[in-house]
Amino acid sequence: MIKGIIFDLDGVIVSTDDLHFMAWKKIASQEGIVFDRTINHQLRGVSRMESLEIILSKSNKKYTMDEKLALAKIKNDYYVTLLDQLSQKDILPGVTHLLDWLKQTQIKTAIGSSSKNAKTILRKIGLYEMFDHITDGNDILHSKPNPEVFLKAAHALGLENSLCAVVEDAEAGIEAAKAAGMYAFGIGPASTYHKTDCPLTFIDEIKQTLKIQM
Ligand code: B16
Ligand code: MG
Repeated sequence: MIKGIIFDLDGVIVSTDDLHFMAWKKIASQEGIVFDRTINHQLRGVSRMESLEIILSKSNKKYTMDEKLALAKIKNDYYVTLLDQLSQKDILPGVTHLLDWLKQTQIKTAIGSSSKNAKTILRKIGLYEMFDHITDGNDILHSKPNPEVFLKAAHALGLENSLCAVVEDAEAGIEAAKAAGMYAFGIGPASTYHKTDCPLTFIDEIKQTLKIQM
């Protein structure tokens, strides 16, 4: 019986892929490092510093921790200016309808995101008030595939882990959901991942799975 749904943010509720790409591209160009959309794809659900490590691994230069922190700050400052353009029109298809339906059925909802900008993003798209709880990159020490973000979200909802389902677009997020002992819905790239319990082509399909248990 699923009593709570924990949503990943980027790639599930809203797509900020292009904005992350533009901001990381600026850093890569500045450092003379090859960076394309295939490498960007590997950064889904991965924390900011781990994303930077993946990008810098393509360089021969050895970066000090101070240099890495400075690059991560430049990336984030630019990314935050790009977030300014987000609005309700960037909510991914079917999301608002599903959230309304979950409210009616009294299934609890939370955000479980690796992003430290999650609350800013939710305010920009007008969904900040829609979730019972928000756990994000500011609340955790270990990012996905570590289950910490989902365990904390379930705890905040007051639910046993096994009563929660996760909706994810990243393989790292599916790994985290399964490590947390939760049911895993996978959308986008995660829909073909072998550990995904229920692949989705459209987020609204979650309703069918939940109706079966009612
Ligand atoms: P920030 P999610 C993740 O969000 C993104 O998918 C990932 O690309 C990003 O590096 C990470 O947040 C950290 O974001 O730099 O804003 O703290 O998919 O877990 O909602
Ligand atoms: Mg994601």
